[in-house]
Amino acid sequence: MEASSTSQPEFDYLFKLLLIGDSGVGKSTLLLSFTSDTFEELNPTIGVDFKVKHVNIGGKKLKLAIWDTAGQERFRTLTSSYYRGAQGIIMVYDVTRRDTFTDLSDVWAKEIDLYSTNQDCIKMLVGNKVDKESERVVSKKEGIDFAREYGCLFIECSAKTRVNVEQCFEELVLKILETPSLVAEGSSGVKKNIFKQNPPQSGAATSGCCSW
Ligand SMILES: Nc1nc2c(ncn2[C@@H]2O[C@H](COP(=O)(O)OP(=O)(O)O)[C@@H](O)[C@H]2O)c(=O)[nH]1
Ligand SMILES: [Mg+2]
Repeated sequence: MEASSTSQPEFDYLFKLLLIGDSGVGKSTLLLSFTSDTFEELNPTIGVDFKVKHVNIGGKKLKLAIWDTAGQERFRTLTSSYYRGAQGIIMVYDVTRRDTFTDLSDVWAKEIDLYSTNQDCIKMLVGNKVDKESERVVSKKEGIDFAREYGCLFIECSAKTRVNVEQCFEELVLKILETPSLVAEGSSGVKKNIFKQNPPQSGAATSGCCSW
């Protein structure tokens, strides 16, 4: 059955969310865990990859474009285009690897400051792999303290068992919906299509992702 494309808009807002953090913390697994029930598979791109999920949150129909790295975080070479226009940033660490936690302040928070184009952009700190409780080295309290210091939301989850995965995205989006400037961008982004931005100088990292 073909739905009419003229009457009801497909969604109220389009938000760009992105995942950052060290290699191996579970970013891709988290994304799959959240989107694998009902997701639209898009062509993988060179450099970055994103998945789209339609959700109803806070009484709104939302189209979430969630960007994941294709492993280039290993070389610390995410470009500004990855961050551009994001309303939400998910900062992931592995509760069983302290280096992934300290890198959030040493590396990733600095990148956000440098590249994020939205002053009001909502950040969510995520301690992943809580299913490996016996191997935990970063306490929940440390996560809470970091989040307080950096003004982030905070949640611990397991992309493997799916504990708190939905909540992670939901809380982030609810907070975005409470932020007027981000909501405004979410609706203007729908019109001007936030994916049709000029690629950065090199172009290689993001070309090919803009055809929808
Ligand atoms: N036990 C456990 N393993 C996980 C979890 N999330 C991811 N992993 C594993 O951690 C490894 C790295 O995950 P991946 O999603 O590729 O990390 P990325 O490099 O941040 O994208 C993979 O072997 C995953 O199966 C989790 O919540 N619990
Ligand atoms: Mg990955």
